[in-house]
Amino acid sequence: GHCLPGWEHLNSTCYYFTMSEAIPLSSWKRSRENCIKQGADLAVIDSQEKQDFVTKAIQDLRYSPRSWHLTGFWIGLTDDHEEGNWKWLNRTKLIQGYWAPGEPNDSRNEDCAAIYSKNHPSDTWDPMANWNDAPCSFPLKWICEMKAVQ
Ligand code: 2F8
Ligand code: CA
Repeated sequence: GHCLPGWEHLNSTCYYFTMSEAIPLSSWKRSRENCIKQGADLAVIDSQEKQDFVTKAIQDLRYSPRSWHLTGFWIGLTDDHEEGNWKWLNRTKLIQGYWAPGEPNDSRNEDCAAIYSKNHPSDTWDPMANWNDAPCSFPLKWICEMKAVQ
């Protein structure tokens, strides 16, 4: 399949990462709306392969130094409807989450999930444990996905 320019390809899915400094950080809802405007939705990372792909992409593309909790990208995962019951936007229940140690902790009414890239050599960071729950209103980057064109 084919992806639009600027989108990355994995199997039959295309991914878009908001990497540019020019793109403002957004709440989870605004991020989702931005994806929908492009005929996409926030990314569903429901396999090891997708986790590996997305993790590598955000690591390769990381740019300015920011504190770790600002380096997140919203993904299509929320427990907004029921605390602790994480569901993907495609309504499937979360089976395997790649949460950072101690997460999800709902520390400040945190009902939306984000994936994080390493941005500093001193960060303790495990690519297979790089998700965090954050307040849905928090401004972050985001990852969209859509089906590749045949
Ligand atoms: O230490 C983990 C903790 O770090 C931040 O809070 C200080 C995160 N907050 C945001 O990203 C807004 C928490 O979600 C995270 O659990
Ligand atoms: Ca958290």
